[in-house]
Amino acid sequence: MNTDLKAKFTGALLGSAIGDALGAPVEGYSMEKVKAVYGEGEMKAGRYTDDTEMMIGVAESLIANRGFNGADMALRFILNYDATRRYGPGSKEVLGRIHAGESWREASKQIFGGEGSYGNGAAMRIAPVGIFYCDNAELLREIAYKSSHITHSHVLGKEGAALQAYSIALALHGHKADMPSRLKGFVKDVSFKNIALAKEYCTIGTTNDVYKEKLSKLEQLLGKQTAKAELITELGTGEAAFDSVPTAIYSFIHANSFKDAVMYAIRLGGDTDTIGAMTGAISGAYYGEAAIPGAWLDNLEEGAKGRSYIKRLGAELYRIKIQTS
Ligand code: F2R
Ligand code: MG
Ligand code: MG
Repeated sequence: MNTDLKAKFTGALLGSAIGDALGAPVEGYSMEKVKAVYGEGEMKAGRYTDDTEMMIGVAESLIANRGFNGADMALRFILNYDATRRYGPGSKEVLGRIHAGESWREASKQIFGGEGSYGNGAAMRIAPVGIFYCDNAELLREIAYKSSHITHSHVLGKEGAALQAYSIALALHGHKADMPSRLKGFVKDVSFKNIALAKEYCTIGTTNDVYKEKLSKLEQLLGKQTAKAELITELGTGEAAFDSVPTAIYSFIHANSFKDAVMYAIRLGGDTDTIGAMTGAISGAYYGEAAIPGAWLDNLEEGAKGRSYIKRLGAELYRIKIQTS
């Protein structure tokens, strides 16, 4: 642990919020429509959405409990909930069920016909897990799965969150070009070593081929000149975790700065706030807080749980991490 790492902790959380706020005004837009809104990439409203509100809940809970506590994390999601931040329908229903008295362990299993959600809502909020468990891949996977379970019980939603968390951890440790090969190793690990964990926490069985295939495709696309249209077709820009987590990883590896990575991700269109948030979290963990354009940070909303608060959460996670390492 060193002081540079502190800037990576704060960079990951602020990067996630910045990507979310940048993508928010164009969420659901096509690539062509985004182009008409974003010229050079100036921050618009600077207001974050559900992605950041839930990421704040994850960080607050890890700090208060010095680790994972499911009941507490679920409560924080509910206390922080602000419908104007535009939640996904599945997450909204699950949080409503828990608020009404259902167990946080059971509520997420009731939606989508009992399949649970494979949306990207667990991956979009996972940055605090990626930084806090950056030096223990198995524990990172376990906490990613457990924190996802509060709203996302489908294995593909959980695995997407674990993949995003591990990407953040790898970026924190300075991995970029070798990230795809390391991620492929990580996904393989899940399938074979942690099948018991997957069975305990997932509504349906393990099926990680989707991510293995996407990571192979990602490597192929990085190895050649790839047009945005092809990337969108091959990796996706949708709300499913498997249609957005690999796209965020690609955006980080393809670009050479925090700004270029986040703007590349948002210019793809689709689930822009979420792919922006996930790209921003990986990029912030790699480049550190100082690499985030000052104008973007200045325009990120302030207030009770705004940019200063998010930075403090990153610094506090770092402080607890070095105390307990
Ligand atoms: N909700 C939004 N954006 C749209 C806001 C429009 C709204 N009308 C407004 O303007 O106010 N963004 C946020 O939602 C995404 C994260 O979603 P999350 O939390 O994963 O939700 P959900 O509903 O669980 O999953 C998302 C969609 O994925 C599909 N899906 C998931 N599991 C499925 C399954 N088992 N079977 C079939 N489909 C499944 C569904 O279409 C879900 O609705 C982020 O973009 C965040 O920014
Ligand atoms: Mg959102
Ligand atoms: Mg979104």
